[in-house]
Amino acid sequence: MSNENEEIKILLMGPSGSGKTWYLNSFARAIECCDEQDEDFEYQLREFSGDAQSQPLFISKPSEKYNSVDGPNDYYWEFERKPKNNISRAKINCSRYLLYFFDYTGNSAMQLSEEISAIVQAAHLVLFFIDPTSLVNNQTKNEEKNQDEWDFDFSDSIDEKWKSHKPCDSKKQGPLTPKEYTVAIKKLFEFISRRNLENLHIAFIVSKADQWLQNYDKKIADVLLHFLGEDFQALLIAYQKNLKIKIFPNSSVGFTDDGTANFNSESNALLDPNIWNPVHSEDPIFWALEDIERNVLARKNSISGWLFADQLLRDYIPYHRLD
Ligand SMILES: Nc1nc2c(ncn2[C@@H]2O[C@H](COP(=O)(O)OP(=O)(O)O)[C@@H](O)[C@H]2O)c(=O)[nH]1
Ligand SMILES: [Mg+2]
Repeated sequence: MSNENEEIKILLMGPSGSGKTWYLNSFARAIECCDEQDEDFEYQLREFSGDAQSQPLFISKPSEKYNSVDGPNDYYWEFERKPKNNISRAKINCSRYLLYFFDYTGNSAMQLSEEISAIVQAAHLVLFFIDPTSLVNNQTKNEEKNQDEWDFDFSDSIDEKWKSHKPCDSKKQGPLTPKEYTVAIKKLFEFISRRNLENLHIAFIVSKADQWLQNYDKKIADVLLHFLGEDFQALLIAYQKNLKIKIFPNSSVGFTDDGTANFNSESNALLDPNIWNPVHSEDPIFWALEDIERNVLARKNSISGWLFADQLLRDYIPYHRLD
């Protein structure tokens, strides 16, 4: 491995069953599609094993390997975007990375345990999975619980509430209520703000879009408001000014030609493995990488004596997005 590889740490957060592991599979597939579609760049993804001869991780169908249920799992992938023609490497700044994914299982992936807090602190990107298809409504859960226990407010006592928050117990598996999502996200935002982690990118991945996207022609922020409610929206608005937050609808399985989900829920597999086109699986990671690369160029630009950096920033070529 060359020393020029920069390590990018990516934490996957979200309740069990929200689509984290499938997303990783679909990202590998999306990179393969980018490589096919982009005329100016080659894209490579390799499993990093410490030796020079790691195998390309182009997968044309979902891999069993990334469907293991015992966790936590770490994946170490080398990623490269390489100019094909005469495009100067300087224009894209760094384009070789070690992507280090932390994929936790169970609802421990929702908690800011000591271990996960440490990863958040070191991370460049948090992928937070929200699965609208498995939301249970607040009311249904409230019926089983004392109303007070679930009531969400923005008071300081939220930490106490979190501690006694049984449904997010690491052994308990999804699904969550909108309130539970909101509580978890608020915890995360507070932690990030308190630690001044303003360079951390937070991507909300609203998963399984093949199941709901057709029903909403609204902006994704409105869709999320619809699913998670006003408390979540207020939270987002409050933190959007100071944190790097973006919302991405995502489908790891994509659609078939007739516009239905390319997914067989009985076999838990693609309906047609030959037409696997994930939706927006490259987007959140490319969003973070672009921002990181632009920031490096901007920093060079501000250092006097680094000629042409301003021009390079203007000439910066964003990553390809899938059709
Ligand atoms: N329809 C649909 N189902 C999905 C998608 N992603 C994952 N699933 C299903 O959701 C379930 C949980 O996915 P998984 O990736 O294992 O979730 P994790 O526990 O967060 O890692 C599995 O049964 C998947 O088949 C998607 O994009 N669309
Ligand atoms: Mg998983």
